[in-house]
Amino acid sequence: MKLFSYWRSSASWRVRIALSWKGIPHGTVPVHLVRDGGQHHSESYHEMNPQELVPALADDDRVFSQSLAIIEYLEETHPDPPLLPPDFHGRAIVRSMALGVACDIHPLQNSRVLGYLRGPLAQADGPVAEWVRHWIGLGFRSLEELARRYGDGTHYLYGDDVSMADLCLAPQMYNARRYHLDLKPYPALVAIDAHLMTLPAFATTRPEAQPDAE
Ligand SMILES: N[C@@H](CCC(=O)N[C@@H](CS)C(=O)NCC(=O)O)C(=O)O
Repeated sequence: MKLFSYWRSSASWRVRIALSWKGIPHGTVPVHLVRDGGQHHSESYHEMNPQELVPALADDDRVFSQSLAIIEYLEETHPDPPLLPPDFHGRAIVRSMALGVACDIHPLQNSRVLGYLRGPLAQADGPVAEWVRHWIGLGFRSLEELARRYGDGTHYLYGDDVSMADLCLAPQMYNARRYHLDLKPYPALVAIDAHLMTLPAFATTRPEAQPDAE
């Protein structure tokens, strides 16, 4: 397997954690999102992934995009250790937490979205950062409540083991800190993130530990 990844990409980090958690051997190909006008817009990358976003995963002569689809693929092909609970109710809740981050928070702070705010919409860095904090905060409010409802509020978002939801939380917390979001209103998320970062699958895959980190 080959993962196309950018060190600071939170969607790539989700997949890096999944590969590490499951102990799946793979190579990593760095795709620089800024250099050369964005290597994800190159002809060769477009050919592989017409969505022109990272991550992408190549396996068995096929290329998959979208981090959660990739993680579901890894879950099906390498079920142990699992990233989804054994019961269908639990799986639906974990997926809804993961999607809450991946669909409702993260896309609003993606670099192409912020680039559009800064460029065509002529917004300054201050309002753009405020935009990011607003949307992360809104998403975190509900995630904090769900974390208390479905987990112990200190170790994992759901139940008593790592799940796909946690793979989305840690990178999102990293982004929240990058944009100086006040995390005091989210003590459960802070505690869970601190615990997750003690686990090798999370710590060794963090942005700064990547070979392409700047
Ligand atoms: N929904 C996609 C999001 C992928 C995504 O937005 N990736 C970002 C990096 S985290 C990217 O490639 N951005 C490039 C750009 O905005 O031009 C997923 O989960 O894989």
